[in-house]
Amino acid sequence: MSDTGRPEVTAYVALGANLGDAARTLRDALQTLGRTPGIRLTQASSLYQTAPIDSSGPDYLNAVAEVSTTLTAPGLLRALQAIENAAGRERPYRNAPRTLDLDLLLYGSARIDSPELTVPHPRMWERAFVLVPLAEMAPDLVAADRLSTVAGQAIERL
Ligand code: A4P
Ligand code: MG
Repeated sequence: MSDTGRPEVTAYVALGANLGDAARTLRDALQTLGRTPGIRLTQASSLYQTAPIDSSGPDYLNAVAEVSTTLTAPGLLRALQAIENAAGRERPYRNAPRTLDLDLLLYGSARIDSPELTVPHPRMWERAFVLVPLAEMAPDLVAADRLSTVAGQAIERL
């Protein structure tokens, strides 16, 4: 229990960037995440260089963070969007190249399907740029057959 009275929940956040100084953006975002009230950063994966999937522009850098949070899932999403906006995120069209994308992958064992938020993230199991960093930190969450289905996607650990 925390001092807000809400129990802490373990959640996983995907980070991605393919514009500007992406490595710096991701490191800054991890730091900001850990300093946000109601969020503790408990683990961060390595950074990975990945080819764009259903997207354009330069290669992405991706990572996954594990957090312990007293925020609700919508509250955590709002905190992630505030960090994206502070990093200068613009949204000219879906899957456009981006300075910073923060997606909520898992929020405890919750299943959420609202207009603003779907958890588990509906596309996470199709993406090496999510599964490989997630498996680095939390191998029990990613079964071997999940990893083998994305084995053809280019990803390099930095
Ligand atoms: N939303 C619903 N569920 C969630 C969730 N679990 N986490 C809603 C975050 N947001 C969620 O997101 C659009 C809306 O999704 C939000 O308003 C929120 O209410 P967005 O970030 O504004 O738009 P987007 O990034 O274009 O969409 P999204 O869904 O994040 O895109 P994807 O499908 O995640 O794809 N290739 C590589 N190599 N690396 C990448 O990081 N990223 C994408 C983005 C495509 N290709 C990539 C990468
Ligand atoms: Mg997003």
